[in-house]
Amino acid sequence: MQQYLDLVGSVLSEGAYKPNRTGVDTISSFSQHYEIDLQRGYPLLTTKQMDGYRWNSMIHEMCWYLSGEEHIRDLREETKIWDAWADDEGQLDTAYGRFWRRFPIPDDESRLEGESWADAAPDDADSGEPAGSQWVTQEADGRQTFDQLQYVIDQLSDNPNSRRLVVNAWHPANAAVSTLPPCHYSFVFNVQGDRLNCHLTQRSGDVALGIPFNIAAYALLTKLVAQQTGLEAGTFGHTIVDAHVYCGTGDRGRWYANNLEALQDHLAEVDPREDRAAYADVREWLLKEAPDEAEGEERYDHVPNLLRQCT
Ligand code: UFP
Repeated sequence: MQQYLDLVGSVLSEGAYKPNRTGVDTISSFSQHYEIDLQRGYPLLTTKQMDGYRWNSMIHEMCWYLSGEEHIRDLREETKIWDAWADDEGQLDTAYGRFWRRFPIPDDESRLEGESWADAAPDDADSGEPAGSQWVTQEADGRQTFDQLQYVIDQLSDNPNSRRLVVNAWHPANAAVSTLPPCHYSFVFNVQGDRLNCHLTQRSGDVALGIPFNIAAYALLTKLVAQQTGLEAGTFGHTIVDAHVYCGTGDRGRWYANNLEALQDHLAEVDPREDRAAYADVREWLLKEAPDEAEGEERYDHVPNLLRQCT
């Protein structure tokens, strides 16, 4: 997939060395954007392994998002990808499905003038119920929540030209205390003709590990919603605010800090569209020059692997 390889090339050749909270340093770049035409097929990378357990994990994760569950008690039977972030009971405070399907509505105390949500909404002319109440759930603990995804799907049928088809997983008060606040935190559907387009904004993207699955997941979501609404899946647009490649710890990380310019000089001589094979030479140079990673840390330097994918 050309867009992915261009993304790799662009982050490696333009990015800056950036330590971060994980302790594994990155080559990081700001605001990467590309579009993928879903009419041309399903965007599953062929340059790395995406099948078997990994593919199944992505499917189960998407089903879990759609379920709206706040826990991983069923999900963890199928995949371990969220285990590290949940508590012993399987509860996960930043479960995407919770935000997509059950976004918290402010309670009485937090509203201006003490109105409840239902008091504030105008009545629906036909039903006499507060407008929008079909998307509101009264939770067992008394909270009210809003089903953003169902709202957007209903709007796509009733009002496909709407420019308000936003699903937002970012909850500031939760993000401030969460162990892993949403990375892919907001998406917007937009219809052009009979095509359903989806634009995802991602605050942080691990180009080697996370991004290939983020692309696959949102392409799947777009196709699912298109099928539900009688539209054709169109374009997937993806903006990644901090797009990064993990490059190492210890001596290996420090080598990147001191030699990124030299690596980028080598990459600057490679025309990514014309001469993919030249990445192999850059990779060889890198493997010769960079010190070994400490034992057990080999998995952290993703640069050689990405250069190999580019050849
Ligand atoms: N990450 C992704 N995609 C995801 C996801 C996580 O690339 O869907 F959940 C990566 C991005 C980053 C790390 O490298 O996980 C999250 O760290 P932080 O919260 O510090 O950005």
